[in-house]
Amino acid sequence: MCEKSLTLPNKAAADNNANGAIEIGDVISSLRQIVGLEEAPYARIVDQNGHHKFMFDDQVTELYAVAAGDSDLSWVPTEIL
Ligand SMILES: [Ca+2]
Repeated sequence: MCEKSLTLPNKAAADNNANGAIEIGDVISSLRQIVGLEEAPYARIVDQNGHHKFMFDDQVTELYAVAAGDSDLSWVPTEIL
């Protein structure tokens, strides 16, 4: 059996409703977005620990733009590149 785990930015993206946990509701929400039953939430900025709430201080070393539900981080934010 092959077990994979998500990195912190991947987890932040998979946490569709940004409540700090990846639950079945996040998966259902992603599926509803895929079939057009629900609008996708706005992309968000997360720090290297996957937190979407953080202070801009010297502890922040990396920031990621993630799209909710994009747990494989395949979304490319072309408008800010
Ligand atoms: Ca969640």
